[in-house]
Amino acid sequence: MKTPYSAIADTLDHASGVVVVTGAGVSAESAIPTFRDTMTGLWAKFDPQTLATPEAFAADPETVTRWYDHRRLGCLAAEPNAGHTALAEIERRVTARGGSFTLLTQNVDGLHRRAGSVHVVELHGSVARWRCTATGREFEPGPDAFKTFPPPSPFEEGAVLRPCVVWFGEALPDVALDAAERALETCDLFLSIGTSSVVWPAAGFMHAASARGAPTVEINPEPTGISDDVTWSVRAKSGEALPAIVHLMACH
Ligand code: BV8
Repeated sequence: MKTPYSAIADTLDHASGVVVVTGAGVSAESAIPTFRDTMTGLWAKFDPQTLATPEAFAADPETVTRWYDHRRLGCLAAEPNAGHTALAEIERRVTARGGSFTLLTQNVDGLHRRAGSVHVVELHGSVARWRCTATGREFEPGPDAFKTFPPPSPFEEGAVLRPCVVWFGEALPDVALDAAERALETCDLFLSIGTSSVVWPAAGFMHAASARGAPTVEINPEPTGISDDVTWSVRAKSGEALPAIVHLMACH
């Protein structure tokens, strides 16, 4: 079946408000395991959904902070892939002709910004940033693993550090939700890329865009719960589909 790449590229060339939601699948080609596949090796016996909660951190701060430091180092060692780079190029072309572009990412790996994306909203925070559980003060630890777990806070005697990610049951940052709401209000093209679309509120954004009459795109090698509802459902890896779409866009 012919892929709708040229129709998507043409819509991107004329859209005035592009909104993109990405999930862990966009970083799969950077050798960062997707959220549901992340539990391999020593983490195989854990369920990410259970570990990514304040309850797990309260019950076993050593295991939770060890897991997040393991992922932090994996993200620091990873490189953006062709999908990240293509999204940064799409943003450049859309904004160069006066359009608006908002990248709402569920990913905590920082790769979109490292690939050159500018209008990035980190819905679920960042694993590169950690904060003191007593004072809330944040900082970016260096490139080496923490030495002890849970890592002691440098800001308050006796306090420990946690990653600045949004756990299940925690509210997304207001600034992120406000940015998502504002972008969706003027959205006339929505793309969902590399996400299983099961985590809320991000999973609801496609429906919000579609309710406004915006055409919607999904790029994912597997079908998801939204595949039957989008305008164009592209069964492909983001690292392949996105460069192909950029190639068909008008040059700017
Ligand atoms: C909240 C950070 C309220 C940590 C994560 C309705 C409304 C609001 C909340 C809820 C609701 N219903 C249920 C909830 C509760 C919950 C929720 O959604 N539960 C689900 C499981 C039902 N939501 C919350 O708790 C949210 N909080 O709304 O709070 C509130 C309000 C006020 C006061 C208090 C509370 C918080 C959600 C954020 C949780 N944190 N991450 C961390 O990363 O460790 S979510 C976690 O899942 C990751 O961030 C991940 O990004 C995200 C989503 O997963 P995906 O990115 O989609 O990854 P996944 O592995 O699932 O899928 C990968 C996909 O890629 C696959 O489809 C695969 O086919 C595809 N793929 C693979 N290779 C490629 C590819 N695609 C393209 N190219 C490839 N090469």
